[in-house]
Amino acid sequence: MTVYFVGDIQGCYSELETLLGKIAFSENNDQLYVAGDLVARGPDSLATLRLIKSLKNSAKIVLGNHDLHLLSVFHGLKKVKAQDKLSALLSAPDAEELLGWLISQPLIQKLPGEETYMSHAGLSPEWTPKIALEQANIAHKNLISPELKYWLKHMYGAQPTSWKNATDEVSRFRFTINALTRMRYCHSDRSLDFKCKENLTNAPKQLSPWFDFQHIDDNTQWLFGHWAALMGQCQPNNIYALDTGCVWGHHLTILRWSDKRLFTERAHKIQR
Ligand SMILES: [Mn+2]
Repeated sequence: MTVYFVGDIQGCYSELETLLGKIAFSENNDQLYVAGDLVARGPDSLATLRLIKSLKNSAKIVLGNHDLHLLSVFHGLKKVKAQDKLSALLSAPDAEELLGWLISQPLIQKLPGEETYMSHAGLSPEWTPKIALEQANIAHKNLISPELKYWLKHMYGAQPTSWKNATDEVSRFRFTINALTRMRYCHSDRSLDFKCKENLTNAPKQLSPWFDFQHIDDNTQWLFGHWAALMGQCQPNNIYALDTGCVWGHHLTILRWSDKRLFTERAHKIQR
């Protein structure tokens, strides 16, 4: 079995299909870990969801902020963002089935038998992997419960930015969603910033990327997407950035885990 990781697909179905062909992906023998944000601004979110869902157990997905927003739209809590191309998906005959499958996906995936984890945005500097997994499991249980709409409604907002201020169930849920799906930069007190999306050169001096604060040990690996401006570059070397901005005209990246080889597909010239 070969394990692969893919960064943010964002509806870039054509590039994904080409890349799976390049690596001769076999749904019987291989596994594809998908770093979240399967949908939104790319040309074909519907085909992307259908393809990943069809891979069944050979696809291991985490939810991203765009996936969660789509679920809020589907449940009537939010409007589609102007730039998102989601109308074909939302009006598809299998929309309910696809989005029921999507909501049942976790916020963190851990590779069996090794200390390797994946979430959409990363690991809060205030958390160990153990705390992150515990909180991700609690949030996941809320999202698959009959109170799904209550939790989606309370998911929005930037507070608390610090785990130590997450003192009740709702604020712990919101912090968990924000840390695992929206985080990029942190302040010097390790609290989360949600405004800056710049690359490391252009960021304000008072902000540092979350992984600058992380002290996971050398035997632990963390993989994440969400941050296209990094273009796959980050330190330290047991942290892996997977989003290489295919939807922004750059490329889609698949990482083969056994030898860390990267496979890339340049964004296809499709009307976006
Ligand atoms: Mn994202």
